[in-house]
Amino acid sequence: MEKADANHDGYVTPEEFKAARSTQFDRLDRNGDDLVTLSEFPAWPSRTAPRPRR
Ligand SMILES: [Ca+2]
Ligand SMILES: [Ca+2]
Repeated sequence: MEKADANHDGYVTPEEFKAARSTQFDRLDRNGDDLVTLSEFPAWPSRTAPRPRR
């Protein structure tokens, strides 16, 4: 969580929190379409994830 404190002043502002979250989001969104599908979400059980359309 220290990584969320972008300017290392000891506080996480809402802006820093959002930036840290979007960084995590970008990591999950493997194909860069701004959507994290269940199949892209690594922790999701694969048997409940929808099949890839491809
Ligand atoms: Ca800060
Ligand atoms: Ca995606």
